[in-house]
Amino acid sequence: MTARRLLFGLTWGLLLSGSAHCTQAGQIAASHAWIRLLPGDLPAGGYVALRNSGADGVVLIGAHSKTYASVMLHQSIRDAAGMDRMVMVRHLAIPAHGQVALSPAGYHLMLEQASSAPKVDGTVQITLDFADGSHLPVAFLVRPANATDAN
Ligand SMILES: [Cu+2]
Repeated sequence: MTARRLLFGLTWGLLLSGSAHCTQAGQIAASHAWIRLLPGDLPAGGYVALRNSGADGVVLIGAHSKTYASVMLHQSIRDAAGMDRMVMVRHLAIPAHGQVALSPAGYHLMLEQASSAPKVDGTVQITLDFADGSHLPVAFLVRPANATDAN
């Protein structure tokens, strides 16, 4: 092995070993992850609490899932005319040592085009995508249409 190749290998090894703690996904702990299943072809909502234990801000840019062909990051808002509607969210910042909740009245994942019908009390795997290209797989508990965020 040449010296250059050895150096390359060492550098690469250091990069890999450091990455687990340096990525945005590595700073995030997800809890209370659940999906509200709605009847028929109605979109399901995905909710989760995200805590950032790191000293740097983290930015959630979306999510993807094998179970749902379409996963969108949305925010429910009440506009100036008093109408409730949803807007697309491209960047959701989770501040250093802070947390952000995706919950029924606010930010949520909009889940559509299920490849197979999720079952109540089962879990669906959804991977959260962060701005630095890192990913966090999270198991979401499937709950019925009348479920609320409190239980
Ligand atoms: Cu939505």
